[in-house]
Amino acid sequence: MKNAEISGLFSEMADIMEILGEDVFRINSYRRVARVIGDMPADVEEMLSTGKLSQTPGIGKSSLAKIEEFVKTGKMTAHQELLRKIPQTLLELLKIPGMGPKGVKAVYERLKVKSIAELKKVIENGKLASLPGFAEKKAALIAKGIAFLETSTGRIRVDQAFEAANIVIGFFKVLPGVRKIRMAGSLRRCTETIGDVDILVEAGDGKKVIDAFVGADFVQQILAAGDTKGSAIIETSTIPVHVDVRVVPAKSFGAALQYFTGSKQHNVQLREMAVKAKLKLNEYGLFRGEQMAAGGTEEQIYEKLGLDYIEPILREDRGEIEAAIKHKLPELVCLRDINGDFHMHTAASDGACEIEEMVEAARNRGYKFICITDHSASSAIANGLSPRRLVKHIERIRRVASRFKDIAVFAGAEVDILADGKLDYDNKLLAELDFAIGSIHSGMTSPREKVTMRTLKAMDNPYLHCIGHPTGRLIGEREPMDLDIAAVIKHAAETQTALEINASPYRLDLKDVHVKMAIESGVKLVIGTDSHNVMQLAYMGFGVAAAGRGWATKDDVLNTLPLAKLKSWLAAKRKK
Ligand code: DGT
Ligand code: CA
Ligand code: CA
Ligand code: ZN
Repeated sequence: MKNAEISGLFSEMADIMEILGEDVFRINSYRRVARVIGDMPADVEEMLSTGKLSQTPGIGKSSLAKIEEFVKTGKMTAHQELLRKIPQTLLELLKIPGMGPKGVKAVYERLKVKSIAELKKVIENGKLASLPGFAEKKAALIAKGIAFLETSTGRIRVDQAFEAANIVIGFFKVLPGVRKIRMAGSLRRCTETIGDVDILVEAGDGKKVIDAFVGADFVQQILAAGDTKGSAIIETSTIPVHVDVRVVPAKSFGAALQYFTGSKQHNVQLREMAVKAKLKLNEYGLFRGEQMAAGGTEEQIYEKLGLDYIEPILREDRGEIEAAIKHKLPELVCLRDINGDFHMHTAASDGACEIEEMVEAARNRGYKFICITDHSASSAIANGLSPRRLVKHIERIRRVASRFKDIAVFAGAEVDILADGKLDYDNKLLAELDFAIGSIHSGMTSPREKVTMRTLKAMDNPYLHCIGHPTGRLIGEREPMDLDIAAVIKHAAETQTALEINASPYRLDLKDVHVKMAIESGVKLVIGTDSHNVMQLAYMGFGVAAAGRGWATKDDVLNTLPLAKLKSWLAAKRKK
């Protein structure tokens, strides 16, 4: 179907004409054509050939001729002529959330801005904010819109997605008529990046809920608003986020939640199973003929398909369905199992808080232990500790630790793995520590052999307990090192070195599929939040989800050990 393409051409023509300040009447009629064709369920080409298109309200003679030209030749002369009247780069500006044709016209005419790069300049030098209609707040909004566009893949970090979801959920919680609210999509599955946020609402009057949603003050741009579905770009503290809201009735809520949680591949497998059992599965329910077999809850759906309930974080078509048939799904590690955190920084290196503050915050989370792991000397930009400073720091940690009876505070360090694979502190000093993480923070673009050799060699040091953020990736910012992950896992098993799941939403490193490989080789995992302030201790949830996505059970994760057992593991590691 060419509907979307043709609709797009008309709306682009309307945009260009608006930027050029052309006739409002024609602009509106083009917008109308775009909308009519975009919403049309039938194939526009077929409508044209049967003559029905000429009778469709909103499609005038001249529009009809343009559509006919496009269908026949693949070109639309009017569109091409309009394109020639403006700099090509101007159209990019329209993609910025918060920037419409009027805004583009204003910055083009009055500030000579022709591209995103030029727009960024006038935001920085304050010229945009001095333009009528572009007060400080609006300029800031557009800056966020640009940041949104520039997040390389258009996908956002999971913490950003959760913030957006919580804004919308908070709104629905107090909206009359809303009975149930759930996250769905990739956010519910806790994938490492999120395309858009999906929220499901149970309510009687869908239109009322959608109208309220798109009218909310956090909405920056409405993308669609129907009777049961609304899409909008909403404002958060970092970037604009695309949120889809769907309203469903109680009897289909479970089916819709299952369907819109995905993943698509998981759903395809489930649907095939249903077909084989002479059933039909869709977002309204599980049906045998006309009869509904399940739909109210997800549990019913999995049960009627002959499957054990599959946790959302496992729904990736990675063997979970076979395991559910055979009752062999793992009992996943969960946040309640976590007794402590292995990775955090204090003001001694590049953290924002004092040791005491970190301990208090961890205690409030109900932890039984934490490891203070500041940077070592060669991480100079992170204010890494020289051997002499580390000695003092260890003393300070021990003093603080002695004041807390109900939580153990271990003196640790995040020690740089140097270019030759040696550690940044000598073994005598490492022996003073309760816990040592080895991390690569430099030379990450070196060839595969080099970065792999450094990691393997570090594991040969008996004083090292764990490899921190093993691949070094920064989501959306830096590619992982070209590490031979299979070799690293094999050697971790041989040396009984733990591998970290760095829970920071910027890292999530190891990632889910590598977690699964590690577990299958019998490697133990350490979840560390890499907190640089007390708030970030909450990243633990992301780390636990990454572990679960890699099928980790309680036994695979050292954070779940009772204190006595953890102490013996830490000591035993050094005797190997
Ligand atoms: P994202 O937003 O790219 O991070 O990933 P998802 O998984 O949230 O994808 P999204 O938002 O496009 O759709 C939400 C869920 O809806 C998806 O996980 C499964 C379901 N879904 C969407 N389109 C289809 C489809 O064509 N077939 C099936 N079986 N399910 C679909
Ligand atoms: Ca989504
Ligand atoms: Ca979506
Ligand atoms: Zn680090």
